[in-house]
Amino acid sequence: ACGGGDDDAEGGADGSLVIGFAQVGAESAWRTANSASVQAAAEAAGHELKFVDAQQDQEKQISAVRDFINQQVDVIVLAPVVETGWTEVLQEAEDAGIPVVLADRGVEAADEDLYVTRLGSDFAEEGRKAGTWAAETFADDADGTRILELQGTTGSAPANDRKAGFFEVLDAEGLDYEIVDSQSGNFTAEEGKAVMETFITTHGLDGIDLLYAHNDEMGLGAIQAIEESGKVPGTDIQIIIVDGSKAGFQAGVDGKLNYIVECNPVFGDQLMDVVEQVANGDSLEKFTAVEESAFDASQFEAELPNRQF
Ligand code: GYE
Repeated sequence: ACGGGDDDAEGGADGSLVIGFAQVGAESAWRTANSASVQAAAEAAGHELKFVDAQQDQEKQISAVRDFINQQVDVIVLAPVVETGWTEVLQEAEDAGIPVVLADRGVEAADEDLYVTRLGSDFAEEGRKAGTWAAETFADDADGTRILELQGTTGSAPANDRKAGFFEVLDAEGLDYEIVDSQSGNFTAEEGKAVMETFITTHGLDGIDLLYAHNDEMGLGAIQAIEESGKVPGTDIQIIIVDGSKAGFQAGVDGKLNYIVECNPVFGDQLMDVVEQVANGDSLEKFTAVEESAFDASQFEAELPNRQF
């Protein structure tokens, strides 16, 4: 942004902007890569980025947004930790005339008028990809498919939509399945492992067919718990993860998991384009999806060197 003057809210005369970014936290490799991508892109574009790591705490994110409003930044970028509870602070931003762009996660539909646009993944589609693979893989499972689910942060858009998309396809395909247990591991390896240990204590692993983990970290934590219980992840129990970090793909190459749904965090450059258009007052689509794929065991080895995080 420009140096002196009292026109910070207008950005610099050279088109540089002051951007406030209220990030979720640093809970996963995905998140770390996303923060790095946004920071590098802002720098390359010559914008000033005020970055706040909210440590997965909505209260911290709300006060970060309020600080950005007080500082009269040009554009606020918010990656909302959960979908609900944003109406008041988003209204405050609107009243202050500061546009809000959602990056990555979304908010509930009722608040749709209070942000300009969202750039991020189609989480329901990610869930459907996982569900399509599971429905095909277990189509001939005569005694019913018994499923454990490790959900992401309770109330977050990716947890809600990855769950919904997955079971939508299993139901549509008519798979005979049972959800043996489904709990949140908050998108972290530590909590994923702890919840999996509880699953193992409560249900055992005999007769469990599939673990669906909403991200890599929880899947990798669960793999440790499964190994410590003396079972073989990827063989005794099939595993799906979402994200596709290097560590996730390595576990796939090692045969410890069976399907990876990609979620792409490297959208910093695209985000800067969106922010510039918003600052310009251009009209934008309400949602732009980043491009993503999915990989089965036959593809893990070839894809591993391509992973960026
Ligand atoms: O999948 C997970 C992270 O919101 C898409 O958040 C993101 C998710 C990602 O903690 O690893």
